[in-house]
Amino acid sequence: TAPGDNKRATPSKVDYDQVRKSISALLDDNNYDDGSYGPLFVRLGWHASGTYSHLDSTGGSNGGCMRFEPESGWGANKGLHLARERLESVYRAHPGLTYADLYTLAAVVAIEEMGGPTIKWRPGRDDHKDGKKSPADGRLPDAAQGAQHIRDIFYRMGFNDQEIVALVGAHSLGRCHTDRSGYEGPWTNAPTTFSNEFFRLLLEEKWQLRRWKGPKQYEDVKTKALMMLPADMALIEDPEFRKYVVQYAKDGDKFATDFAAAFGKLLELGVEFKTTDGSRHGKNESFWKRI
Ligand code: DDH
Repeated sequence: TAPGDNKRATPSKVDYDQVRKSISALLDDNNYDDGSYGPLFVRLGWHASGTYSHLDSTGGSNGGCMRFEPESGWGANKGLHLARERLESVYRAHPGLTYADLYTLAAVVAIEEMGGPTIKWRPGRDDHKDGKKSPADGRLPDAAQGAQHIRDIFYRMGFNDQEIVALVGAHSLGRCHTDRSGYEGPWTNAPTTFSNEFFRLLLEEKWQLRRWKGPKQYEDVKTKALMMLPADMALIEDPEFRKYVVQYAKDGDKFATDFAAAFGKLLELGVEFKTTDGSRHGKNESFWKRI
């Protein structure tokens, strides 16, 4: 069963700088993957948020519902219990902190600690008591599909083509696991360092279908040590997406800036932030003046 809700202090009492430090302290572990939970924390924040639909305003990171069935059991979320379990001590140590804020802040801290850009983040997500408000399964992208599917998924969240390409640049981080998605291997040679290497490799390496028993994926011809998903290859096959891949491969700073903006937006989809007088507002308002 998911951890219950303790009596929580008010969010304003939480020291988020301390929360950030607690998260940072959990990133490194030489016995896990490439030595860091960072990429898994990024995937946690992304999957917590990427369920949003602007058509009916359902889904998104508010509620912290991934800790409950049905979301915890979705195929797309396989392996993310490891991130949630690792972060449990941070939740316990900071009364008033919500899981929903924690899952998103963990992604932000991970990106920053792995050499990525500063990402705007603010607290204010509530925790739901159960998973009843989770949308139906199927809102996260399917790696076997192409450009049309990617657009369907991300336009539903409210992103445009440039933001989509920037976001998928997160695949400079981490790797695929056969016991989670079925795919295998890292995208880059430095999977715990934020960079534009994903885009450079897409354009500069020759990619061929890997011959193996697993799902259809690509390997680099030269070393066969790196991988691309069919959905990654769609970014160079589709001319509109490709424009941005070329731009980000050339200009790592532009990528970092655009990624930070899109990722910050992703983490706020569907979240209404409380104002100091108890009324509610969405984004674009005066929060940044009062923090
Ligand atoms: Fe991803 N991703 N992702 N991804 N993702 C996987 C791992 C990681 C897709 C499929 C997969 C984004 C977009 C897409 C990260 C971040 C982001 C895995 C492997 C698959 C499969 C999971 C496993 O086996 O462990 C697809 C399809 C898309 C798409 O857009 C079409 C986005 C937008 C992000 C983001 O963060 C903004 C990260 C990080 C990982 C590495 C996790 C790890 O454990 O390492």
